Amino acid sequence: MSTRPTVLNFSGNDTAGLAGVAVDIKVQHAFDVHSASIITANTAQNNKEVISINAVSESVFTDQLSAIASMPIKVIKVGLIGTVEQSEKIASFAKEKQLPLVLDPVIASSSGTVFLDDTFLSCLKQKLLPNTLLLTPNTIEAELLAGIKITTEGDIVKAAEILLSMGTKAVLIKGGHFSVDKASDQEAIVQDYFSDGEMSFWLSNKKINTSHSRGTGCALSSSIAASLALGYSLYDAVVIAKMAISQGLRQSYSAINTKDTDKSFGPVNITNFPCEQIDLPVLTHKPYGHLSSTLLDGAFPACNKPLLGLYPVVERADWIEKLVPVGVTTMQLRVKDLSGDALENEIAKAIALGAKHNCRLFINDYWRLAIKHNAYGVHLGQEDLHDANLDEIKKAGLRLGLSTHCHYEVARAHAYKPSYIACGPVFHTTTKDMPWVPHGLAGLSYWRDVLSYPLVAIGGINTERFGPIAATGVDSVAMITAITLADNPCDVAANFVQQFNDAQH
Ligand code: TZP
Ligand code: MG
Repeated sequence: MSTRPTVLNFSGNDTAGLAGVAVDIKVQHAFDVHSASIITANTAQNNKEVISINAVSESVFTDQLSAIASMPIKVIKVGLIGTVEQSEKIASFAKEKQLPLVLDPVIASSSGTVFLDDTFLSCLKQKLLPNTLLLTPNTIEAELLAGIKITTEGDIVKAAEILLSMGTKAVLIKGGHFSVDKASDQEAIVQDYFSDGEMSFWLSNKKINTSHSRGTGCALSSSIAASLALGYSLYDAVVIAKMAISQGLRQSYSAINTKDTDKSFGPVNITNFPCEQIDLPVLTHKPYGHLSSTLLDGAFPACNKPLLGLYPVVERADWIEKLVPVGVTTMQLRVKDLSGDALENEIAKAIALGAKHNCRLFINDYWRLAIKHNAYGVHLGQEDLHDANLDEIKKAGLRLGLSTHCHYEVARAHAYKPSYIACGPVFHTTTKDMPWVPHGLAGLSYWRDVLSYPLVAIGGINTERFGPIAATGVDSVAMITAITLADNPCDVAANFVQQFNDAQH
């Protein structure tokens, strides 16, 4: 018997099924999450107009709340709220239960309908925002709540700061109504801005042109709530939700069988947990269009054939001559204990040996020395991305490998179009402190399916685990201790090379 975590939705019913609770339940079902729902209002609307919003009576609302009181709720998702009293009750429920709350402030829809009046707005600000984990306004709603006009990216950042000061722990301002044209190829991109006060980033996707985009606000917040319920971090949840919206827009459909095509606005259609690179946003700390043209245009150079294969990560250059004879064609020099001349000498020696033996050598961290001595490539962790000058690495023609551990980091790596993406830890590792839950074989297979980048598996890989990992179809298997601490490293490496090659056939 499988179990599913539960999200509790506070939503309105949309008679046409294009938004509201219908979307919440469909999206959460697609994520294998159970939905409990409290209806706040019965709206009368269709694809063209909102006829009336009919809040349920206070007793109907309270009865629903008592009915679900004993359910094991993981996350609360709030959409349309019917009355000021409802918003007060939702706030105290979230506070009492100490549950994460995702608030999609349904104040203004893209069609221009304004759902809430001033009393409501102030109650939302005073009661709900202080109990909110994540607020997901569109720019119109962000303007109304923050009280400023939004016309530039700077205004979006400012609005986010104001909203954070009102008590929400984090905010995601949706840029669907505020798209920018990418200068280089005129492809429109849509950017959302996330901030929790400590971490801020932009998530950009190519704009998908469809008139069937009803329910995107509900679907986004529902996807975030579902991802949180599944145990993803908030940063991962917003990336996953962006992927879900992209999938839903690609798969959207017309719900109205009419010749009046201008008005046939259908809903987003999210059918499964996001699993395609086409939907993956790029995550950047500056707006995407502000990246240098060197980074925006084109990818880092591809790695030569054959597949990277067995990828030992070693601390000293002399490993290269030991391992090349058993068939190793890719290695990483990861020096953690040298500095100054000793460091540079070790790196220069390793690069020379790599070139001599036709072994593709990536230098970990020391990108300047890698460029200076003309290494095959550079490998960087996420923490190195702040300081490294990727422009220079790219201009020098070196390959770039990036470490990732979760959706957030994969979206960040995707912004740079690296030569490969490393994904880990696959299993628990003692080599490096890792706060992430290991992917396991299922998680690794997921990333294999999602990513078209060459994929390197790393973390906790040993002799017993090698075969199943190679069988997932990864392009490369990286490891440290299974080789460097082995009694007979060459025998172990030879066996891994053999297993990797067997898995290719
Ligand atoms: N990045 C992800 S896991 C890891 C690194 C550097 C350590 C891998 O070491 P081991 O000994 O192969 O588990
Ligand atoms: Mg590093």
